[in-house]
Amino acid sequence: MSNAVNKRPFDLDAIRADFPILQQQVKGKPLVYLDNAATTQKPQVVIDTLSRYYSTLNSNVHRGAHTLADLATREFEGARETVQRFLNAPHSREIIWTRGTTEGINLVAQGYGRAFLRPGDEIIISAMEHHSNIVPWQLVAQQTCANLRVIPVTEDAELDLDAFEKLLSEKTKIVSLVHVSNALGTINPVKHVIEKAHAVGAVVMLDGAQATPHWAVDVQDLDCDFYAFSGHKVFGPTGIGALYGKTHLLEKMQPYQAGGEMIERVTFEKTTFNELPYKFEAGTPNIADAIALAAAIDYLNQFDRTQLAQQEHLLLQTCLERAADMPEIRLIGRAKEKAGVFSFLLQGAHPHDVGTLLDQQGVAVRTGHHCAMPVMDRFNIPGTVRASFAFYNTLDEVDRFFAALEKAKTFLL
Ligand code: 7TS
Repeated sequence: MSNAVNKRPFDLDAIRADFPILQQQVKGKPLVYLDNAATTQKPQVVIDTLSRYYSTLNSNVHRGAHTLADLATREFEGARETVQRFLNAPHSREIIWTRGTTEGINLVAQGYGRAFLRPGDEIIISAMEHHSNIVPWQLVAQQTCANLRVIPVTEDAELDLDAFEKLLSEKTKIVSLVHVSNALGTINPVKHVIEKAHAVGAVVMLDGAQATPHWAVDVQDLDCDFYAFSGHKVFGPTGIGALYGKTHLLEKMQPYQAGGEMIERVTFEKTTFNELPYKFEAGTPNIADAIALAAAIDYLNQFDRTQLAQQEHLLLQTCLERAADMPEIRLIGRAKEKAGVFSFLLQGAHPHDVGTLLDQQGVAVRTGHHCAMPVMDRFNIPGTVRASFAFYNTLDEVDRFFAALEKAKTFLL
């Protein structure tokens, strides 16, 4: 999809200049922001889009009342089409605005799972899920008397595919899997999983929170049934995200929330629902953030995204090489296919202490269980220190991160 012709060159200084927050000092040191899996920073164009929306366009959408309402509606629906192209979805009606990945998964769990799961049916997830791809399925399993099955994770932090195949049966109705693990960086072989799941008649939901920031996802090529992602992890605002779903599934699903916008006709006896995608968008939507998310996607699309991914790969490889020379580092997540997540323990030191000492030196990482407690249980650890990369990170920042780590070591070990 990305085509190197007519793309903006990969010039790291120019790219960094687009992100005002990266110019900051923290604790008197230039900020080294390595917490991109938690949230990514925003280019100026996203910030400006929010300001432009509220300064010149702000109106409620789909009400056709006046000029501004028409303009806002046009931009809002144009943003939906931008997301459609971002995921290569066949139709814009298959893109539902959400607050983020979490809401997308809950929408499918309640709108599809609750409507169609029967007692004894099975939902398969994996042992490397974020809590947002565990708890919604536990809830719907309780509500429907369905059972949750879990694909184990190997010592190398990969899915145990043999075990997955053994779990599959005619009872399997839903497989919900993380595309890229936030705690381990593992890139899962989702196409293979989808093929196997479809062969037993199950639908497949993918949690794309950590895949969409790194490469161009193509839902038609994957043939997944549902795909959720978060705007704030793809350089857009918080509070907005999208869910892709195949039309024939969305058509038969129950609305997730009810209220204005999602109805066709309401009487006290009976309500009929609006057409897709509005059936799933009760209430006034997050108009400004949807439009600014489209600006973030347009920003990414200026580049050949494979070049952005190469930069992240270079940073990860450099970390892995540096770590190999430090016997105190225990790497968590040795999958062969890995995104820009470097999760580790400094032997003998608690991850929070390492994080605090890094923060004092201007290096922002995340520490703890990363909302994936079962992953920590799998490796019998309390948590990890996680450095996660975006394309705007530099080799110099990796150097400063390791220098800060060396200094932390002198305090802690
Ligand atoms: N799934 C994965 C794989 C994630 O990494 C996250 C957020 C979510 C779902 C939830 O996304 P949300 O936007 O709906 O909150 N992950 C992280 C993280 O790794 N650190 O902070 C948030």
